[in-house]
Amino acid sequence: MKTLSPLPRLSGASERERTLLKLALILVALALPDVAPAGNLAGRYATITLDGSSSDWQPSDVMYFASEIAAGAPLASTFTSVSVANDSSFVYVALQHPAPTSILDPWTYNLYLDTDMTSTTGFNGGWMTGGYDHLVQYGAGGGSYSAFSFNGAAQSDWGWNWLGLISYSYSDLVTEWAIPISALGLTTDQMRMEFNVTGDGVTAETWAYQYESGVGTYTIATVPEPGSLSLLALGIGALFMAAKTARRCQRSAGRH
Ligand SMILES: [Ca+2]
Repeated sequence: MKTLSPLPRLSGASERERTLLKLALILVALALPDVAPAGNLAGRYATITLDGSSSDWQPSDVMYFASEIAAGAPLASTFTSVSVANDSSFVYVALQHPAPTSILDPWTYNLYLDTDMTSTTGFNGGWMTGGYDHLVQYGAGGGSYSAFSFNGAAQSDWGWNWLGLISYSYSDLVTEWAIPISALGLTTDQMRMEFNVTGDGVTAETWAYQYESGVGTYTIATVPEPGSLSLLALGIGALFMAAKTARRCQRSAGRH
């Protein structure tokens, strides 16, 4: 089987030229940022049914893959993928777990949201510097499924104002949330999403992402445009109306 060479045009080049080019390619690779944003995701417009099933999610909805998640312990507390989608009213999140879990488990899932894409506003605790203006918490033995806004006097203060409840569903291996967009205070169509699992029962925290530089930005999907067929139909309709109007004008002009 023929393998594709990345340097097909260089088959005639000298050994020295090829070595120099390889060296240049290595230097270019080294110059790239060491931590590329892992989870940047342009959202898909979809209304997700909260049924603890991944059936209405698509592979392209994944924001953080297993390789981008600093997995924690116990196994039921962590997740192997995070998917996000939205419609006009909700941001939907799905967590895929490697072991059965439920809202009644003791730990807490935290979703920190930088909803103004500005690090100098919102919570910056510990090593976190992203400026998280909103927080979603879920779990804690079934006691928590809420959205909060940051109200700390200083960015390092743990201070949050309760905004409202989120909807959720879970089965053994899938947890789904519906977070009201109205509770997020988005200033643009983008927000940075940092996931963490902590609290009772957790022996190692889960992070997605584990470095601020890798925290993904989610871009809210807008209402889909009408399909090309209906646009075509609208276009034909407009032409028909224009032709009718023109004929009518001609007729009335002829009467004068
Ligand atoms: Ca912020």
